[in-house]
Amino acid sequence: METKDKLETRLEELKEEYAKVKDNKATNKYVGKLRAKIASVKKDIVIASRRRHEKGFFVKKTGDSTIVLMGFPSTGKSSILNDLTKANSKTAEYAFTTIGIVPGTMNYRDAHIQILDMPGIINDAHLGAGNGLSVIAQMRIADLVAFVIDVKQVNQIEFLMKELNSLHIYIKRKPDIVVIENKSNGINLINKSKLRNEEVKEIFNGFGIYNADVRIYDDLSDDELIGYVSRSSVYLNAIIVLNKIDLVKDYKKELDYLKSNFSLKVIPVSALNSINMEELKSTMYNALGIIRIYIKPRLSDEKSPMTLKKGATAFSVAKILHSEFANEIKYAYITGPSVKYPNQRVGIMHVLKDGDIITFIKDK
Ligand SMILES: Nc1nc2c(ncn2[C@@H]2O[C@H](COP(=O)(O)OP(=O)(O)OP(=O)(O)O)[C@@H](O)[C@H]2O)c(=O)[nH]1
Ligand SMILES: [Mg+2]
Repeated sequence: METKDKLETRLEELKEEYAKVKDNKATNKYVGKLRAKIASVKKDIVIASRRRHEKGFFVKKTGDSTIVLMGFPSTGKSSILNDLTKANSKTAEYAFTTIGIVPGTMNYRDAHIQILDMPGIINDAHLGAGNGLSVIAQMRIADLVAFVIDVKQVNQIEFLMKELNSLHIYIKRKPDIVVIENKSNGINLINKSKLRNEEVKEIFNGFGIYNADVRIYDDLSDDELIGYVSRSSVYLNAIIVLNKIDLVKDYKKELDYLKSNFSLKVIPVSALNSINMEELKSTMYNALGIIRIYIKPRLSDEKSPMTLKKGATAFSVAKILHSEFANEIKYAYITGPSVKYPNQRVGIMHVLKDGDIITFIKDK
């Protein structure tokens, strides 16, 4: 693969070409191809920057889940990390105090949650400004993004979203799309999005897909569809941390703006004065959708409880305990929120809830 610098030059060239031809109807096919090319170069840049292993930019995922703190310089990300974990990330008034990624662990309700403090993001980070590419590339491993916003500059959130989107990272539910490739008959389309059918076909053709049943059930942008087809899109859940509330009399206007423009949970805090930090912890925990499952009788070497992701079944618990054991399980008894009465018998695909106590019954 080409080096990151070369790729970036190529991206710029493609974008210039795109700007020249995009409104010309006669070159429609060509425009579709260009868009597909742009997407694929963007994806290569992300991969290349991940591979470069810039010092301090690559952190291994540990613990039950990973939360990434994303925000402009000096919004208080490091102060928040230090408050939530035992980490000691440098904080200061000047911008770009944090230059690498600093990890910490937040222990909360039996879960070990990794929190990553990032360098500040600035406009055009996706083009490499302020090492932004490496920072954003790392976000792909996140289970949750916590946007850290300065209460005095709430519109920062719009820039952050834009930076993420330009690298095909989206803060929303994954769009409902089904693609089944065929040998012939072209692109058969069911299209519930606002994209024109021609546009959708062009994008698929741009990636060398000429025969397929394509069903698009959600609305999405052309860029997002490119990300989907090139498999470079990532969909993440997020919360907004409105920091430095100690500096303002009230923040009703800011809350209203955030709540009406983004359907994300907002937690006002002051990292400096430790205001609302417990609420921030519980919001993070709930947004991650972690559930705790207790096993009865307790195994000698087991940490109790086990922490899993929402949607886990009795089978997934058995599999973590032992993959062979999982195949021998016939059913289980459960006491807790996922059942109607204590010791209810359930099948192995039963979906568990936080606080369930489970007893496995082996196949004889
Ligand atoms: N008044 C006030 N100041 C805060 C608060 N949180 C952080 N600060 C101050 O804001 C400055 C920046 O804080 P940092 O935690 O270093 O911010 P950062 O987002 O990590 O900054 P970079 O690493 O440069 O991106 C420091 O002087 C902090 O003491 C807060 O809740 N209220
Ligand atoms: Mg910092």
